[in-house]
Amino acid sequence: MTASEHVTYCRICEPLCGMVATVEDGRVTKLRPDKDHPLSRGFACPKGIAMTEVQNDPDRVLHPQRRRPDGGFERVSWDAALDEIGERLGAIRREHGGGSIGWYMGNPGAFSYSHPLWVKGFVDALGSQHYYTASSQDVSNRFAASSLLYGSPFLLPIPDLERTELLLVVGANPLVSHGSVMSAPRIKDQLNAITARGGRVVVVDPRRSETAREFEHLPIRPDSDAELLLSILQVTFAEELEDGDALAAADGADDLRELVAPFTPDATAAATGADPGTVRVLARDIAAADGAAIYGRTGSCLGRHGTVVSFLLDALALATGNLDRAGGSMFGRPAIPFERIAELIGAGDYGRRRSRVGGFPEVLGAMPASLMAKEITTPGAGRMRALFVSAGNPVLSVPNGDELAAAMRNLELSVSIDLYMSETALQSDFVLPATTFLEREDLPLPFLSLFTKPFINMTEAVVDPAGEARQEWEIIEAVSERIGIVPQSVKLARWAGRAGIKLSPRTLMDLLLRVGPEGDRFGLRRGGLNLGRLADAEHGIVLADHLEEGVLMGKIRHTDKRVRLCPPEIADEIGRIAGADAGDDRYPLRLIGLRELRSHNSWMHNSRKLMAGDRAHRARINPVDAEAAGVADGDRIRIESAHGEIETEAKLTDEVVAGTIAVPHGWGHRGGWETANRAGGANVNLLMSSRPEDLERLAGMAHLNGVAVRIEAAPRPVASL
Ligand SMILES: Nc1nc2c(c(=O)[nH]1)N[C@H]1C(S)=C(S)[C@@H](COP(=O)(O)OP(=O)(O)OC[C@H]3O[C@@H](n4cnc5c(=O)[nH]c(N)nc54)[C@H](O)[C@@H]3O)O[C@H]1N2
Ligand SMILES: Nc1nc2c(c(=O)[nH]1)N[C@H]1C(S)=C(S)[C@@H](COP(=O)(O)OP(=O)(O)OC[C@H]3O[C@@H](n4cnc5c(=O)[nH]c(N)nc54)[C@H](O)[C@@H]3O)O[C@H]1N2
Ligand code: SF4
Ligand SMILES: [Mo]
Repeated sequence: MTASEHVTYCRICEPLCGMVATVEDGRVTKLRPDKDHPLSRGFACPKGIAMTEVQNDPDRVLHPQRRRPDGGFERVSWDAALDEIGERLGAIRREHGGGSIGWYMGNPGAFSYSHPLWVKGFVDALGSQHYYTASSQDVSNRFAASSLLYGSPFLLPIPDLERTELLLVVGANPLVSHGSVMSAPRIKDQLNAITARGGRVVVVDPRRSETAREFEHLPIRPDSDAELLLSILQVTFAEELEDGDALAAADGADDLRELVAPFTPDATAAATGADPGTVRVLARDIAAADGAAIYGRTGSCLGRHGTVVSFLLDALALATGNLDRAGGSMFGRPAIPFERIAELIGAGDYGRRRSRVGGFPEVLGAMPASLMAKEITTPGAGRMRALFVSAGNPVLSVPNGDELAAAMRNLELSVSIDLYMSETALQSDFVLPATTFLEREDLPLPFLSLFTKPFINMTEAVVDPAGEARQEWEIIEAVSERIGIVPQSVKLARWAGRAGIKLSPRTLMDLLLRVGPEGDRFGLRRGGLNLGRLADAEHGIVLADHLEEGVLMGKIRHTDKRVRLCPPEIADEIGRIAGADAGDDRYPLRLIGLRELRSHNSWMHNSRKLMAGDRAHRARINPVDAEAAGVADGDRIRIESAHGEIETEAKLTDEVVAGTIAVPHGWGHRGGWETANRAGGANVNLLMSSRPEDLERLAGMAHLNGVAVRIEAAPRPVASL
């Protein structure tokens, strides 16, 4: 037996922890944390370690599968699959145009350097606007807010963890999620270091989350973060705590001041549930801190006003002199300027095009995934007739997955590219086997600007693809070839492709790295980076001790180089908040989500290690609400919203504030994964609305947090005979 060790990195979530893989006879037999990774320094979480099981999972799809007329699947050769896909796709394109062909790329896609570029290239070459990603359930509002503030969706402030005195966390649970829209390995240590040096971490959350428990908790009613932030800003202005110079350099400060004026802490207390005195003190503390970082994530993104919330986080940072300064909310220092690439390929667009259904603005070139079902079923020009899904499981991750599953069966062609026969793959005509991240070379392209300590690394594939698995970009090339397109977004590259000059992801990255700020400029700059040199530094390269301050001005894309503090879109939305939420007596509770340490969205429930012990899908309910509904701990309950109902198990806990119920997403499996199917539970997104009028207006975000529901004891299931 030959065993070897390979340094690589985990690509399940955003810290991208360093890993060492043991390979025996061509198989990964073990993953352990890399002690020599300069940032993660020997840390990895249980999911990262459990990736060995996913890698070797007997339930993995390792060969192309084609749906049989009876609904089952049969193994076919790659050539047979690609030829048939090509033929059917070609026919659809001829009859209905390239604009009838769509693609949904899920979350793991963002962790590959090649996959997103080739998907975007494919839809652009077809001239289709049916491009969807997991972002409209996750982070589109952040990009939209940055577009409005800075004229660029990619200017994403990240907290300067190492120097901040006060970190305000609004709707994130980094002790479990390990941080998002920031790449910061060992996040728990980093947060503890803040308090160890006398600073504070304040966590705004309707649930006493793992992070809230460890630090200071400010409980809040679900989906009232906009009101809370408006009040903090109101106090900042009313008590003249603001940074006058910072505001003078921006555009619209006076309008913002006027806009927030009615939102006194007393006026918003009913909505937020926060004590007005506490809000005032918090505003003063933020203004007084020598470096306060204002950070928000999915908890505050997935309500009805996500774009406003993201906008206000930055507006507050700016108004208190904490934007683009040490210890505050800062901007990244990527060795490959992703934003330039994205602009080049038209992924930097906000609102240039509107969705056919609902008229929502595109964000990073993508439309709201919640609308996919209606884009398939709504007749008319541009109707979606073919759909590719790669690294995504929208049947579980978007609102009303049953509607999507049913709509998918109306497609003329559907193809899933996945590791598993997921709930979404099961609805497809073809399922094509993808490589895991251990089977591909990579570098963390979109995360380079999110490292709180500037960093870059790359990895080679650790093992050859299992079975017949292929990388997504290779599959896209093969499909494209059959329908005679070149899957590139840039016209020049398409033209070159037609002349036979094909660009591989590796060549492209080498090129971008070499012309980037750290690059070797093809030998003109000694000691500069190229892909080879990066590969030699197997644990990665720390590019600087800290992020740089005062960089924003140079990056703003508005022509006047000023931050816009009162764009009309935001003023409009804030106007709508003022009169919002009459409530509905039939649905007295507010449902929110949560993440668990040993789940990862919908795709790690097949690991026996992660599912060991007392794991089950459970709704966290405050004892007061449980009693009112006649529900005891461990009971089965029915949760009902205006849009659907599910059944799951109740867990009574006062960690959720009364009136709130917290239910994890990504459960309720019925795919080709045995362990996951056995885990039971329900798909919480069956309670969510996919109606255009229920989506957040500025970014088309799904409304997944703060959804009105009611609960009741479910009748016991009848024992099967
Ligand atoms: N273990 C694990 N880690 C993950 C993932 C996973 O599934 N499992 N998923 C990864 C992905 S894709 C992402 S995007 C990131 C997300 O990273 P985070 O945003 O940190 O995700 P969560 O852990 O869900 O934390 C959200 C918090 O918001 C709170 N919350 C809910 N509603 C509201 C509200 O209305 N207002 C406020 N203020 N808070 C609210 C919830 O109680 C919860 O504590 O995590 C990543 N990391
Ligand atoms: N109610 C509620 N719903 C939510 C959320 C919430 O907080 N609450 N969070 C949302 C968020 S933040 C996100 S990011 C989305 C996630 O939504 P999706 O991205 O649609 O779904 P995932 O569950 O991440 O499924 C990923 C799929 O990719 C496959 N996969 C894993 N690695 C690879 C790979 O390298 N290549 C390929 N081709 N396939 C791979 C997995 O087997 C799995 O089937 O869910 C969203 N849904
Ligand atoms: S926190 Fe866990 S899952 Fe995320 S990158 Fe690190 S090891 Fe992987
Ligand atoms: Mo996400």
